[in-house]
Amino acid sequence: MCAVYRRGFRRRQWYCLTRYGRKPPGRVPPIRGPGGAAFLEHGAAILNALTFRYIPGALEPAEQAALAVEIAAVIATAPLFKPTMPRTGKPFSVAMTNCGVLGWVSDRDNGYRYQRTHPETGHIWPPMPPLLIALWRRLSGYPHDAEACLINHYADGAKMGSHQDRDEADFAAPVLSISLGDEAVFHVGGPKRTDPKTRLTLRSGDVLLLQGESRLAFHGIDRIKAGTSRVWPAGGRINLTMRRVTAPNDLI
Ligand code: MD3
Ligand code: FE
Repeated sequence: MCAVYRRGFRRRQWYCLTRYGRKPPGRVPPIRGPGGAAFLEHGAAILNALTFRYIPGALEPAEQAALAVEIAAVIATAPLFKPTMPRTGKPFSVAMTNCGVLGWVSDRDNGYRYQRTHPETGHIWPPMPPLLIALWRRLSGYPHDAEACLINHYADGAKMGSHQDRDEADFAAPVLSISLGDEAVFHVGGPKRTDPKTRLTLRSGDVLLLQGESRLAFHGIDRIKAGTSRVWPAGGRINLTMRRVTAPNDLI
């Protein structure tokens, strides 16, 4: 068996990550087109109640390239900015922007929040591009469209400390994360900061789907492996996290 085939086989598996470590649950079919929903059900059956879904190689190179074009257009309209920490005002090493009706921002005076406008231009965020809308519908398993997509840009040396994502009103909705560009060492623990962590390398085209208990797990990015991808001509890594922010009103 050649190395390339072995790698392809390994990368088409679903993994379950729990605070007890990484368990390969066995082989399942790759995600493709309208079969995506069936794949999620299949994965859910195999993984039972497991709420952390790691889908390596979910986006093929051509899809990654097309998505990169859409994201570059968003950044051209809504430039990357460096958020600052609440209270201390220390700048993040990760640069950010957003698309969708709401975007995540942070600064010294007003802290972490979602808002409708870019903090520097004052303009509303660009709309969610078509490929992102389609990916959410294909992969999230959630019946309402995403409201926010946070675009995190990591240059070599950027990292994100361990944190929980709890600025959304609706924890019932999943968070969908898409990696594009250089590889990153990602860690995830449990609902307490002190819970043991598992590390994994996120590569371009990998997707994570977080829901249920894993939605409130501590997680972060330890480091970027510079020069491991050619998706961005200037190098670096972009992570897209798509979310519901407000609870959908099901009463109407
Ligand atoms: C696990 N971003 O924007 S994405 C973030 O690669 C964030 O830029 C990282 O953490 C990045 O908040 C990680 C994967 C991710 C996103 C949300 C999660 C993993 C998660 C929520 C709960 C548990
Ligand atoms: Fe996060």
